[in-house]
Amino acid sequence: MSTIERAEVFVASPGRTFVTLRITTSDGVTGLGDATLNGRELAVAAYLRDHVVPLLIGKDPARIEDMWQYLYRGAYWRRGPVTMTAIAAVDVALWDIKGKVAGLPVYQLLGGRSRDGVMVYGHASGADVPELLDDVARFRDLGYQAVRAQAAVPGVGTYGVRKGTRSSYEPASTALPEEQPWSTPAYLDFAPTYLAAVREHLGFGFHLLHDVHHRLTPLEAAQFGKRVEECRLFWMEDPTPAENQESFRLIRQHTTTPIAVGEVLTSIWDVQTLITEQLIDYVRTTVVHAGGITHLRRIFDLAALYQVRTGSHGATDLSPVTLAAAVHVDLTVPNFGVQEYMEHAAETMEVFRSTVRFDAGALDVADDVPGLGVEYDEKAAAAFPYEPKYLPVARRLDGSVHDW
Ligand code: GCO
Ligand code: MG
Repeated sequence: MSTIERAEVFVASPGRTFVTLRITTSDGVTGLGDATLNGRELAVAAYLRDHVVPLLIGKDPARIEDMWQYLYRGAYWRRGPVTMTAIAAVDVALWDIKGKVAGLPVYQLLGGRSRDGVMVYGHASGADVPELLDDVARFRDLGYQAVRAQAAVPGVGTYGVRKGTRSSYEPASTALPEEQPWSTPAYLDFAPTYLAAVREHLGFGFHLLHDVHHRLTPLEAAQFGKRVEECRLFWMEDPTPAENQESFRLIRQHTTTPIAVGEVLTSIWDVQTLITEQLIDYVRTTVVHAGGITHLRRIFDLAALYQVRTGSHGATDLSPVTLAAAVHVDLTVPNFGVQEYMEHAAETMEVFRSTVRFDAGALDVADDVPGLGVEYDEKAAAAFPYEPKYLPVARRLDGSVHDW
């Protein structure tokens, strides 16, 4: 029997920080898992190195489900981003190994293709409305069928607005988190007008998305959703924090704008009410933060029963390993909606050699590459030592902390 011989944790910052797990079997087969938790990376690296790697050595890499149960139930402490990201890294690495052993791409192990490619949405942004319109048009020219639109709120918000390179669109700071001002009334006045401007100038021939990024209360979200109904959004994302799943009932009663939730949620229990009461239209949990391919499929299957579709998080702080794993899952599930996609920085792609390809607004993987189709170049990674960075923090104009 082949066994797990080695498990290594790499932390590097090629463009931004990634934590990567590489498992090697006694037959010399390797598998990769992403373990990146933006701004809290070393917590997952330590969880893996100190508490998980010692448990893996000598185990059968083929028993993916059993390993998932062992790491989840065996820890006693349940859920949470650090634990679920660590479990995800092991799970994805084992799927990668299983594919390589079988000589098949992972999507084949998951049941085979349900579609020819995975529709993605890109991130358009602007410091003002004309800049946003140009950026949305640029994505359309690149072939995107779905575009997310964000513009800086005059005088306050810069969330979602790229500064220079794509990888740094969330201004991450080295010493302490950058503090950004926030005003909900200013956002509520402005955001509906730029979404309307996008439709007015560029029409309805593509899917338009918008990320509210947890900034509103349920009632404010209901007001916002109602105001933008004529823009026919594909979704409004994270209109309010989802710790209280029940609060989405209020939003739902007042607006038909579709709702997407899930990028910060880590388990099926965190989306259970949202799904079973049909309070959302898209579930955005990801491979990396929601326990790997094994657990994400469970979430997506539950969602399918309630006509909730998928829309996995895919910002550049999720590594190319996660993007590849997401594409394999997206290709197979019956209830696929859309996949978020931001091109990774060139430095990132020097370290992660990926076979995922973009064409005509969709991502796909090769049919003849076994496993996930991504390799980690350790030598290239050595040129990008770890640089600590934090996500920003939002403060209202009176100085109090707001959800970022
Ligand atoms: C998105 C997200 C990201 C997150 C980031 C946090 O929809 O892409 O909201 O922009 O803020 O991934 O680490
Ligand atoms: Mg988001």
